[in-house]
Amino acid sequence: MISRTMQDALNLQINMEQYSAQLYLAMGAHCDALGFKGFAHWLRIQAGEETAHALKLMDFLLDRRGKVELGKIAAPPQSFGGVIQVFEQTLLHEEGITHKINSLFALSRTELDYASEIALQWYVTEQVEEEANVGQIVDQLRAIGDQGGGIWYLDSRMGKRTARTA
Ligand code: OFO
Repeated sequence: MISRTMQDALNLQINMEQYSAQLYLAMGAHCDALGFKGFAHWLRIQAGEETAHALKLMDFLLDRRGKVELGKIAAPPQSFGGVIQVFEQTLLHEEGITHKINSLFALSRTELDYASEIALQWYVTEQVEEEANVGQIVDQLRAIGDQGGGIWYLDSRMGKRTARTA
């Protein structure tokens, strides 16, 4: 059975993953309103991945006979600026999530909770990928700027993102 300390920390992370989904849905709607259907599509798929991250943690807690305690999900901002700002904010958000995952990982070690440590390894690896993907988009957006044909080309490429199956 999982400790109360670890359970509380994992429940907070579930809430954070759900907030990430909310944030990316809001950002996607914002991009859509700006006419960027491809960026909107990419962000909507990202929101789905965040929900999957929350569910994976919930299943882990349940397997450990822990209690899932879902809390209120904070409202995301209503405005994000241009597309470059949207992805700069996405990168900042993911860096914050990485920090939270690292803290959880450290907690699992102080709690001598090896099962949580192993489960959290997946999230540590995932955050490397999240930051790399979003960082690349930010670099590309900064290089092409938010005017002209380049951003529409990138928008059409972003629209080709498919949901991960596992
Ligand atoms: Fe769940 O990785 Fe992004 O936030």
